[in-house]
Amino acid sequence: MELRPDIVPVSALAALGDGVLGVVRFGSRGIAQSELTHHVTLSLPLPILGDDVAEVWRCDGAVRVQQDGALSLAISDEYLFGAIVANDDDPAAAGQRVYDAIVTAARREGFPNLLRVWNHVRDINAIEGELERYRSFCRGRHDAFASHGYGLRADLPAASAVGMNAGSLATYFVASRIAAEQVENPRQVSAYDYPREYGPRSPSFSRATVSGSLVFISGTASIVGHESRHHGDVDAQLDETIENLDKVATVSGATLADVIALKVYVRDRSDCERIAARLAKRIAAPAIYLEADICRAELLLEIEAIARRERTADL
Ligand code: 3EB
Repeated sequence: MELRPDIVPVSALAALGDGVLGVVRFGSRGIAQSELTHHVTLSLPLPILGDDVAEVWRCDGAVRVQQDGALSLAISDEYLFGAIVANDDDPAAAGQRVYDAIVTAARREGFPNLLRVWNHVRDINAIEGELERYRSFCRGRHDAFASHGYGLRADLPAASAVGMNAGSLATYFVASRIAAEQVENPRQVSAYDYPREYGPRSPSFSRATVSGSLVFISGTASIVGHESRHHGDVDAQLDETIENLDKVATVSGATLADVIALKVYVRDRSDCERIAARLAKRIAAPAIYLEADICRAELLLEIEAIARRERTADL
């Protein structure tokens, strides 16, 4: 009955069949978004560095698609998948518009629990009007969640926020009918509690969400407490990131051996092979490698993961 995330070769997409909520592709020139007759597709403008693969979100039962303004939705019995693109120059305006649309639609369709959200902000580290575009995006996202009465300790989805090479903001998400559990990382200050030095509004995401047997681990980087560690040292940043992934997995009732899919964002493509070789020794799971700017200029990589754990009663 569960959602089944998968990484598939682009050459296999033509033969996907039914039971697909969404397909996310990479390496396009611009952003392309649509609800085809059977599922939602999103093509994102950031280079894919390894094999040419796509993300496929499968589920059981019938899927219907629906367009709601800028938001493309795919709806099954238990899950909602959506994609939305905003072209506002100001990332705060884009963030507010996108999150307002997502929360409104998710509640209206009966899937009020956001499990996982992916955000791509063009020129994410550029400073515009004295504020980094990432921090501006965080302001809009925060204000939208606040306006909908979101609780920072219970309602926030797992997320990632990285760059892309065109457009302004592109966001896609998975939501469920059934509530998820929000998980934080004891090695890190919760992002929603980051001190003011990181921006006027804190980043609104959880370190992980657990929904049934699925664990969605947010984009994770070389941050301990609230500080970036190992400036300029890609191996040490990777090792610290793996420590964080390990801790979040453990708190979520899983281990790194339970990881079924990875996505690795690499700031400088010349680091990719080195990262892939070192990571493969620690986590054996299919991975998507993308060249993307990370939301702090000193971070050289960010890794997100999905794990499948035994169902237990304690989370
Ligand atoms: C961090 O831990 C690194 O703003 O949605 C990771 C995951 C990061 C999600 C977001 C940001 C976000 O703060 C950056």
